[in-house]
Amino acid sequence: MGTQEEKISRALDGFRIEIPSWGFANTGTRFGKYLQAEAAATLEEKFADAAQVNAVTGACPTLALHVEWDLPGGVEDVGRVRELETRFGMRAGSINPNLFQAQEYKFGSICNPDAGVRRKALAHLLESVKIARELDGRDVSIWLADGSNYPGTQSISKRIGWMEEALGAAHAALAPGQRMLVEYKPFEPAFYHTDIADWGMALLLARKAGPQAVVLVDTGHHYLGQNIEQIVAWLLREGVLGGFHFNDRRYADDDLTLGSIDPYQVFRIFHEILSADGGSASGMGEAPSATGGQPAYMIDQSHNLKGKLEAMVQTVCAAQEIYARAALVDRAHLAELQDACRLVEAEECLRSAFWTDVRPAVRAWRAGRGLAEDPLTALRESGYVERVRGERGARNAGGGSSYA
Ligand code: RM4
Ligand code: MN
Ligand code: MN
Repeated sequence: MGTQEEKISRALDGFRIEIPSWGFANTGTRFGKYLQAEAAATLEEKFADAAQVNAVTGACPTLALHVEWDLPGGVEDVGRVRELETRFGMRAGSINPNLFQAQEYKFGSICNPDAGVRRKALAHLLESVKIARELDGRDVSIWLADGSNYPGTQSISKRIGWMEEALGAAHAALAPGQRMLVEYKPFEPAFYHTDIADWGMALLLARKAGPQAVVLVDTGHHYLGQNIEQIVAWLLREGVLGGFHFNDRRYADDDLTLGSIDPYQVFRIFHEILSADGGSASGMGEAPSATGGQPAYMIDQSHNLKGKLEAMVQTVCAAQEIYARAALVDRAHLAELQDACRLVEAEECLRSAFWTDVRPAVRAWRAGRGLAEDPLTALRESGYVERVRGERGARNAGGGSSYA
C-alpha cells in the first residue's frame, strides 16, 4: 500500500547488493586483457574502490572475496582483511573458493579422478569455510569449473559421487547460520559436460549436502531462451534460493552490465521474489530460504571495456531502478486478474510497473537518505578515478597477457 514513492522508498531501504573484488582488477577474455590505468591490483585497492562505489550509492556495504586472488595466504590473511574492513568501512561478503586455477585442477577439483587432488580441493573448501567463519561471514559461494570436453573421457556418474562427498564434508564444517551456495553453469570452461550444469543438479547436490546448502543463480549461466524467473519461482518455493550473481548477457556468460540487454528479465526475477515475499517489497521479510532472510544479491561482472568503477556504479543504479519498478507491481490486483484469466489486463498490470519511470523517485529517495542524487555524476565529481589512475597507472601499464 501507499503511494508509488513510498513503495519505492521502502523497497530501496531494504535493498543491498554485493560487489565483487574481481570487478576492480584487470581481467580479460581468453584472448587477452586490455589494461586499465585505474585497475586495482591489491586487496587494499579493491577495498578502496568498493568503498568509493558504496560512498556514492549507499547500497553495497559488502565486498565478495575470491580466496585465491584476495587471500592467497588463506586463513593467515584474515587479520589483514579485518584491518581493511575497519579502514574502509566495508565488510567482507561472500567467500569464493577457487577450485579452477591450480595446475592440479586440469581434470577437475572435487571431481578429479585422482583422490589426492580431490583431497587438496576439499582442504581448500574447508579453509574457505574457516575464513568465512573468522570473518563472521554467512556465505561460502562455490562455483566449480569441473567438467570434461569429450564424451567417454570421464565418468559423469562417479563424479556425482565425488561431489556429494566433498560438498557433504564442507557442509559439516559450517557453523550455525552459515550457508553454502552452490552455483551452476551449463558450459565453459568445459564444453562437453560440466559437473553442475543446471539448477536441478545444484538443487539435488544442495539437498544432499545438508540444510544450510542453497542454490546460487548466476543470470549469465543459462541457455538462451531459458525462463530464469521460473527457476527462481521453483527455488523460492523449495526454500533453497540462496542468492544471485547478477550480470547480463547476449549469448552466454558474457558478464555484461545488469539489465543492459534485457532489463525486463531482471524485473521479472525481482517480481517473483517480491511475490514470494508477500509483496511487502522490503525484501527483508519472510523470503523463504533455508536459513532465512532475503536471497543474497551479488554482482558478478568484470568489465574490460567500460571503466571499472563507473560500470560498477552504473550496475548498482540499474539494480535499484529495476527493483524499484518491481516493487510497484500491484500484486493483489494482479492475483485477481490471474485468477479470472483476464490475460491482457494481467499482462498490462505487470507491464505498466515495468514501464514506469522510477528515476525521479529513486533520486528523491537518495536525497532523503543524504546520498548523491546521481551516483555516476558524484563519482565523476569526486575525482577518485583520476586520482587512482595517477597512482596506479605506471604500474598497470606493464604486464598483460596474450592468448598464445
Ligand atoms: C565463473 C562464475 C563464478 C566466478 C568466476 C570468476 O563464470 O560465474 O561465480 O567466480 O566466473
Ligand atoms: Mn558467477
Ligand atoms: Mn560466470
